[in-house]
Amino acid sequence: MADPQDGRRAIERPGFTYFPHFISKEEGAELIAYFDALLPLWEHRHRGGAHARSGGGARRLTRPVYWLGAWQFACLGYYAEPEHREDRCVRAEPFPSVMDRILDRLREPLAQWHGEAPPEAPAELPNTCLINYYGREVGQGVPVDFARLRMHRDGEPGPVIMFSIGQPGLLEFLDPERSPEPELGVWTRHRSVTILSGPEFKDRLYHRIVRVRSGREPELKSRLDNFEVRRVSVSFRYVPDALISDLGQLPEERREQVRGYVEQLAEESEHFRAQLG
Ligand SMILES: O=C(O)CCC(=O)C(=O)O
Repeated sequence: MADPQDGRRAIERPGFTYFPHFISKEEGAELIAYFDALLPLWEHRHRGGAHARSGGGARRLTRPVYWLGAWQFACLGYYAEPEHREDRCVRAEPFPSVMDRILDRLREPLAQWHGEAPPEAPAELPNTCLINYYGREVGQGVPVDFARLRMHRDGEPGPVIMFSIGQPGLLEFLDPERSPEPELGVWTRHRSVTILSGPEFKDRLYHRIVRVRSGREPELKSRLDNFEVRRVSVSFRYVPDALISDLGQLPEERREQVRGYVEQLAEESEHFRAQLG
């Protein structure tokens, strides 16, 4: 692959848009204060419930996360069109106003995409997002760097919008059936916004974060013990409202799989306390 793009300039291709500095300095500071105050979860892929706190032997995600709008617990399997849609999105807290304000300015670029919208695509802006905390675990022997995200595609319909806050993260796109070499790499920088849409960037290419640079500014804090954060990304998606369930609406087995996580969230969150009730 050619060298990755350094992320200082805008990139516009069919299905891929990158806007450096789309988020203002003030909005960036507001987002940082919001991320600092959240307590993200280290989820495990295969088992929740009582095992969630201790680890229980299941594989932990590569980074702690927090979902807004609808929480997709890894152990339930993520939402993916067309067949994995039911009983996997648990109603979560709304977006903070700073996110709504930034998303509102993206209406125009998103409207272009709607020209080719499939029938089930979002009519408006996304209604859920995943907040990813990238950093390293310290204080337990040799520090372990978790500043990466495995190759994947997002299965929700419509565009995915990503905010990048903190140190630059190298976002790569590849089609492993064609080549192990990435077809595009971009250093997503502090306050940038990236939009993926359409058959090329949503359906054919996988994406991943391979590394995150180190640096002091801006300073990000973590409420997790022994975890130093240096980048936070937010990926916004749309899931049909009818498929977002309250905890009590999930089938019993699935509810029990995630109960341990919801109890953890409820220690901090009024919303999740109500979900348990
Ligand atoms: O951290 C990033 O910029 C990418 C996030 C991502 O791919 C995801 O949340 O699905």
